Amino acid sequence: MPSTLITVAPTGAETAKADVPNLPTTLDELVAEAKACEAAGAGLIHVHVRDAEHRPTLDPARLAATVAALREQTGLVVQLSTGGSVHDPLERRLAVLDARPDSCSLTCGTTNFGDDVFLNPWPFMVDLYTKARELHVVPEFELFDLGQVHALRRLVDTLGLPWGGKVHCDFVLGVPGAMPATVPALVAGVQALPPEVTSWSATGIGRGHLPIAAATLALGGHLRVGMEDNLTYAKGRPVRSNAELVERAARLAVEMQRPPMSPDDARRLLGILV
Ligand code: KMH
Ligand code: ZN
Repeated sequence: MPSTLITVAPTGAETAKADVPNLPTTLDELVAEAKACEAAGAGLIHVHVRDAEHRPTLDPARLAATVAALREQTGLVVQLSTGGSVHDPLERRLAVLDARPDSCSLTCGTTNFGDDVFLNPWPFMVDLYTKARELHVVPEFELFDLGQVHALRRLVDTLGLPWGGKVHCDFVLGVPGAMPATVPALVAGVQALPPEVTSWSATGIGRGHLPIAAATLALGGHLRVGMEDNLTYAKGRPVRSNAELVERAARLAVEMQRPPMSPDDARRLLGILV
């Protein structure tokens, strides 16, 4: 029976701790949340780090300490965000790789992001791709828009396969200014994937979250959940913890005969040494 990789994105860079006090922003909170998510069926954690004032940061020491703590206290695949926040300069985003995570996000193009712009010019994508391969970090290609699927094709055609030999991508649907969180948009993206893609996941921001999760399972994809993407569990009911989002994803996956994948199976899926 094929299983499901559940990725948890617990924090993100957009939500303020003052607005959502249960957002895991300290290292202790992040590790506790990671352990609970692993127990609930997550295989991979997508990490954005916060500073002592709970603001997004790409501070190298904090990134390295976070990777070390998650490795020591969980079995999860550790993926650092190279997207950071829309305010982070490209050089600092490239330097994230120096913390030597198992995996990193790599967004395949510039996109409108609410009122802001999430900058990912082609030369930056190439630098990130090349540095990740040099440091043996496995990229996960983030796809916010249909054109980015074609940019992924261009990347693989131009530079060859990433470290590990697998190509895993993740659709992020529903960011204001990019692809909507609708099933037709997801299907269009999946149909455009290059043949080198070995696995894909998807997440829907906001009210499209559950339809995207159900369609993803039906289409053979993997799931991403977490408070980076969703702060509402159901209409009028805020999310209490990342673990409850993982638990719900795991229940859906089990019902669809695609039970959650262990972190070691996730490593095999992604081409990360076990
Ligand atoms: N915070 C967004 C601007 C990623 O992690 O690579 C970018 C983002 C994507 O979240
Ligand atoms: Zn992110």
